[in-house]
Amino acid sequence: MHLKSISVIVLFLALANAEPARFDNYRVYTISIQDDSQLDALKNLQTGPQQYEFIDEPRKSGQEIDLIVPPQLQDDFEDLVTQKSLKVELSIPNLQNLIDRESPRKFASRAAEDFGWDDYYPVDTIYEWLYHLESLYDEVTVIKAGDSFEGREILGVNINRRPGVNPGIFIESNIHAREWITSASTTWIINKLLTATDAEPEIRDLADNINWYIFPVINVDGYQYSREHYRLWRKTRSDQGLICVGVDPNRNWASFWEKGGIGSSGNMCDITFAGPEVFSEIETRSVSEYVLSIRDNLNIYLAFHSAAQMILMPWGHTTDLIPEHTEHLSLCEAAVNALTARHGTPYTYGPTYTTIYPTTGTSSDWAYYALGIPGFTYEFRGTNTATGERYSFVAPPDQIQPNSEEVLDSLAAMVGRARELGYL
Ligand code: 0X9
Ligand code: ZN
Repeated sequence: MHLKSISVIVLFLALANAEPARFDNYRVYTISIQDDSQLDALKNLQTGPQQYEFIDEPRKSGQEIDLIVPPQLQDDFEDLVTQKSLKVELSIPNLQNLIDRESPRKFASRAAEDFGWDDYYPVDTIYEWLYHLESLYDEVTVIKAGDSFEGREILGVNINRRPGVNPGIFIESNIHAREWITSASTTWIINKLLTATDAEPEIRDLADNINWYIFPVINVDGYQYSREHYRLWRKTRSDQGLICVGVDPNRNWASFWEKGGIGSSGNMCDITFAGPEVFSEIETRSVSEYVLSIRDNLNIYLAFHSAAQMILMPWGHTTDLIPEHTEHLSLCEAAVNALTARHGTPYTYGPTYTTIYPTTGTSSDWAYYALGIPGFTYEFRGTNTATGERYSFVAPPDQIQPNSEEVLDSLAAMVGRARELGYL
């Protein structure tokens, strides 16, 4: 039989199998794209399961991207590196080792009273814990933004100790399925807000004086798929054509939405597919409608991603600066300084287009565009600050706490600066 048909069958069996796909000896390389010929060569790589897989899609020269190389393509990759004089660094020597370290209790589910941060939990366990909080704390209400394509609920919490008085901050997390540290850190932050004592005045202040709307997992279907079948899954789980699944939920919002072009892909199979139309995904549509329904209460919108260690602000689709550039940049600056002060984790910040890469149809740009409020995207740590070990989005659970601590410190600083500037 032809080699290609064999690999298609193997792939089919692998996907039909209940066991999660394995990534033994898959390597992750960080590549600095230096010119257009390198860019074109990378764009032309065949991608997909058992093939090359981009963690970041190559969009422009000057960009740094992570590429996953399966063992059977290692020689092919080395030829490409020589041929194109690619500047590469081996970031992750064996992806499966990281995946094994990530889930010590292997897809644990736990009673809500024992919920913790030394593992990553299924969405149902996270939801039981949210309801548990509602039963414990008067200021907590479980809120629902809608249902997912596969019929799961998209749940969050509203934490408000002074209803009708506090200014509001919206937190959207884990819209990209594989970025698990975002939801784990979000639940850590929820817990810290609720349990902070007088000995932690900055956190107490956040808990007492902000009206929080926090959704730990927006992309519930994708998150579960990433846990149960394919760790690298990023998109939603809607059907696209006959063979492709999912839309990039952070390219699907009504903010300079474009199918293809500089900031997204028009190809259904790509990881940055913008969708057949704007808000084609029930998840982005319902979360955006929910946000609009509470818009009068909202002063700042935050989207939590991993793992580029950045805070990003508008715009993603152009290098033009927003009129409030200086003010919003100073919110980023205050947040990053406080974040780095905690554990030394280096972050960069600035407008999306120039700081990470061009994007269209993202949620935080939409919040700024549609609501007129500051909208930021956090890219959490992808490297262990203490050891320098790189994880990308496959971070061992011991990263959850330090990541959450530095992010919460940054939120306190951002809130402080936002008050000075009159945003809160
Ligand atoms: O590509 C993305 O959607 C984000 N990076 S990630 O590696 N987490 O996928 C960055 C998006 C930043 N763009 C805006 N929020 N405007
Ligand atoms: Zn992301």
